[in-house]
Amino acid sequence: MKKIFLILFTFILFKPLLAAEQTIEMLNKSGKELMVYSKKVVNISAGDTVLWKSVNPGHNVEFINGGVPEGVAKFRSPMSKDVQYTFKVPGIYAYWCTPHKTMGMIGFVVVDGNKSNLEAIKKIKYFGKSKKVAAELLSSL
Ligand SMILES: [Cu+2]
Repeated sequence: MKKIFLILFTFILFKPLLAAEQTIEMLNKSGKELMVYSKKVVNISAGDTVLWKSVNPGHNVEFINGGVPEGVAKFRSPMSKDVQYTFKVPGIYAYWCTPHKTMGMIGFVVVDGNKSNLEAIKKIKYFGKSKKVAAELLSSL
């Protein structure tokens, strides 16, 4: 009987992580790139959850000011932690890693294929290498 409870408890405990529709790894190195998200653009549906896995420590996820659909609250995850976020509002979300934004550690989430805030996203002040990476990624949307 105890075993059953343990299995149930484990299932409940880990269910939120398994429920993520997309998993992105936060990495120090991927191929020739340093400080990078394993997926830079993900397309999801409203209500879907994205999990960022802290595979290498020292990274996080921060929504960029002016880089999210109207009405979406600021979001900045703690360093070196797995983090998940459920996207409810359709549109494009621009985010980067707080300490590595100048190194181009940036990503985009597109919810429901809605690109209505693309112009606002293009006007963001990107830092360092993020500028080039963002331009490439945005032209691919
Ligand atoms: Cu980082």
